[in-house]
Amino acid sequence: MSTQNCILIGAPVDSGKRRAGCLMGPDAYRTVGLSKALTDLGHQVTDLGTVTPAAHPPDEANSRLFSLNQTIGWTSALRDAAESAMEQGLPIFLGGDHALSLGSVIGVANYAARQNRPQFVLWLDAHTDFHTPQTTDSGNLHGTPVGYFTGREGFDGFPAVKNPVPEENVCMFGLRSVDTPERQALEGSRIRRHDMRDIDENGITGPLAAFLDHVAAQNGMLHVSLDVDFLDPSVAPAVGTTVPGGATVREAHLICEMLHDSGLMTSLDLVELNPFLDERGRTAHLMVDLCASALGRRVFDRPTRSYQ
Ligand code: HAR
Ligand code: MN
Ligand code: MN
Ligand code: MN
Repeated sequence: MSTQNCILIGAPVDSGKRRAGCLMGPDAYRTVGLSKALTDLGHQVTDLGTVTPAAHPPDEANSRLFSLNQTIGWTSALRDAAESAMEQGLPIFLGGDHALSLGSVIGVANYAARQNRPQFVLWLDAHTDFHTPQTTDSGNLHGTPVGYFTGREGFDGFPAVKNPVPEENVCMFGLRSVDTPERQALEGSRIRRHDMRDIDENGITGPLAAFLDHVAAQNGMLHVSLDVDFLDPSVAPAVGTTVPGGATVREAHLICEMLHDSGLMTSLDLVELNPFLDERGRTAHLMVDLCASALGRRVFDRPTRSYQ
């Protein structure tokens, strides 16, 4: 991948679940030195500062869906930020909880549609986040972005999804916590899903290369959404929804290194970091190191595989 213009977008979304703290995520990434990590790799970095949610009515306390109106406000603001940042370079959304991907993904998909290119999504997460506001038991909307951007029904009050991402263009890695309604809906869908057992048995390289070949063959744009809880909590404790048995540091780096080799990644979310739960910034630091791998940091140069 050549030199990129990396567009940092602070997205301190904290409305997607009840435990507060993800709003500190953008500051943590900046403090750990994300900009310098990217400029050291030869990239240009433009920090657009921090997005704020579009105007929205106040949320009622104790409603079934937590902070629905605020999440709708974030979705339209981040959609617009994503769509316009795509014109300038490679947007990196500094979350913020995973509700930010309601907006980031529909925004980049609108841009892809304008380019007449298909949008693909690589979802790195313990969870599938395939609920709708109707099926979620927790009422936490960070569990719904994949349902939303693939065009599931039930998102009343949210911006219309003009360019839903086709299910067969979504590929998930790291899954190990899936609710029954999500499982049922996924089983009837064409979403590619690799749970942790699949990674144990087959590793990362084969399944990921197959997906990247598919993206390249379609001349697709590729959005990557990296949830901290994709990683095992022993190495990434700073997240509210830890699930044991997650990816190792090397498995995560390997994915990012392959993404860089492929030259296919066009946008990136870093989500669910809760700095309040971190240990001396180690999770923030790991997320920045992964981001650097995805943008070309390596130990030694090597001949790269070409995708398609
Ligand atoms: N499936 C559960 C729910 O809907 C947990 C969702 C947790 N989501 C995230 N992001 N932490 O993946 O409540
Ligand atoms: Mn998630
Ligand atoms: Mn998750
Ligand atoms: Mn380091």
